[in-house]
Order: sequence, then structure tokens, then C-alpha cells
Amino acid sequence: SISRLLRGLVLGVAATVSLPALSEEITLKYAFFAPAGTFPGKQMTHWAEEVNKRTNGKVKVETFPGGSLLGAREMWDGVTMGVTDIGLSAPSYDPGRFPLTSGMALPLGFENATEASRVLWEVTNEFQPKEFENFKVLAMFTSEPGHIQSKEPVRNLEDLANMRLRATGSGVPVIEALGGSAVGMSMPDVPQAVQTGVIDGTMTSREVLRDFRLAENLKYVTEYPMVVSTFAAVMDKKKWDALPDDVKKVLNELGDEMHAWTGRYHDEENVNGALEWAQKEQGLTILTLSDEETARWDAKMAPIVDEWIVATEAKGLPGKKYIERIKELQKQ
Ligand code: 3IO
Repeated sequence: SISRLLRGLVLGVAATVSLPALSEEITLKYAFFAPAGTFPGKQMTHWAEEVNKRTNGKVKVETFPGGSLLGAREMWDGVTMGVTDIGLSAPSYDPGRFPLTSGMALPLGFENATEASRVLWEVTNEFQPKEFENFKVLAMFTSEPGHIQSKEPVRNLEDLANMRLRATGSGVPVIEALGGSAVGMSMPDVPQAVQTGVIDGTMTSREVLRDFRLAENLKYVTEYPMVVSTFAAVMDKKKWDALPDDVKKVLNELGDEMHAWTGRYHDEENVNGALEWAQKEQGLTILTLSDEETARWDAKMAPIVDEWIVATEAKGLPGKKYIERIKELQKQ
């Protein structure tokens, strides 16, 4: 991955050197760590096409999906170093780097990606978290709340006790609170980890059953929505500042639209389509928890938010206000 970073750096420098004067055509490189056919990848393609259309062809966006330029955890530094102009990655993979935004990936009872994506965009604009200070945030959105997807059925906490489940960085404490053992890894690494038996399942949004073909091995979903994953598409602040005003205006307008576009696509087509496919073609079983069992799970989740507030305030960050505002915005 160092060699990939170096290769990317060389490509990036070459692209920077050949950047035309700003009155001319502008080409922006946009990197993402997972395949173009996944929902964040579709979001990237849609953004690229809209930018080209709305600037009357003046801005071209060259996309690099599938980690061809940068992997998930390399993305942020890759943007700063100029390996890519724009990078899309998941702040929820790295709560230490994005301490305030990690509050969005707590068990807060989001209904779906459309709601959580709107709230994420609004709290980010309102709080302007310091963790993004060197970046211009071009778009943000979330996945739907993650569900346990497993080889063996999970019907109660006892079933979870000896399971190794993959989670994002923010999802680790959630799986641990339920008594499971959590393994953090990036989404593209999950299919192989499932096939080789490194993990018994994953806690993720459910479209991955189709988009990463996980339903071939994971035959059970437990109907208990947990935490969303957050995504941000960012550009280096200095590079943003150098863009012409008319281009900035187009990108700002599009930024305001992307959370709703992506949330709708993910909730209505992506997840539903995947669940139908997995049930019909792969024999997926969806398990519901009894009311009594749901109450046990809810009780395990309850302290997580308060613990996060205490830890975040101790870092000198407005964790309490951030969560209060999220709860207000959820009602709107
Ligand atoms: C994700 C990342 C890349 C492509 C598709 C995806 N669906 C959900 C995620 C985020 C993630 O890793 C997770 O567990 O929620």
C-alpha cells in the first residue's frame, strides 16, 4: 500500500503540473476506495456528470474508484498531498481522526440513510468541525443503519457471544456492547474475510449482500438497525480556494443536493433491491427479535451515547451540543 501511495503521488504530481490556467478547462481527479457500482460510487459518478453538465463542460471529473488511486484510510492524507484532487472516504472508519463527526455513528435511532444524511450535512455546516479544517467538504451522506449479517443465525445475545463480526471503527464499541467480538476493516476487505472464515459476519448496511455478493456466504440478517456509516467527499482547502467563483457556486449548490440524492438512491433502490435479490436468489433469511430480546439489546446500547459525550467533552469538543442538535434535527 506504500507503493500504491507512491505511485499515486507520482501520478498526482504529474496531474498538478499539467493543470491548465483557471480560465481554461479544469480537470479534477476524484478517488474512492470501493467499486463504482456501490452506492457511494454511484454518488461519485452522478456528482461528476452533474459538475460537467452544470459548468457547460468547463470542469471535467476523472474518477478513480475501487481503490485504484487510494485506499480508505490513505484517502485524507492523499488529498492533502495532492495524490487526488477530491477523495471520498468514511470518517466512521477513523473516529480518532474525526472525533466530533463520530457522534453521527452512535446508536441514535436514525430511520434510514435519507434522514441521517440530511442531519449529517446540517450538523457539519452548523458546527464546522475542526477535523475538516484543511478540507473543503464537497458532499456528505451516510449508509442506512447497519444490521448484523451472519453465517449463523443471531436471534439473541447468547448467539452473538462467540461471534467475530466485522464493524467500522465507530461500530466496534456497539458490537462489543452486545457481547460480540469486533474486527475493524474496510468494506472491500470483507468478502475475503468472510470466505476465509476470519469473520463470521458483518454489521453494515444491507445492500452489501448484493453489491459485495456477501449473501453467497451470509444467509441471515437480524432485523435490528444499529449505527450508520458516514461518508465525506473532500478537497484540499487551498486547491478549493484557487477555483473560479462560478465553479465554486456550482459545487456548493450540488453539495447541498447530494445528501438527498444519495439517501434516496440507497434507501429506495439499493438496499431494497439487494434484500429482494438475496431472499429470492440466495435463500437469505431475515430474523426478527422478540420484544423482550429487543429490550435487552436496547439496554446494552443505552450507555454508549452518554459515554461518548463524556469522552468527547473531555477532549474539549462540544459533544453534548452536537448530540442535542442531532436529536432536534431528527424530528424535523
Ligand atoms: C460501504 C463502503 C463502501 C462501499 C459500500 C458501503 N456500504 C456501506 C459502507 C460503509 C461501511 O463500511 C459500513 O460498514 O457501513
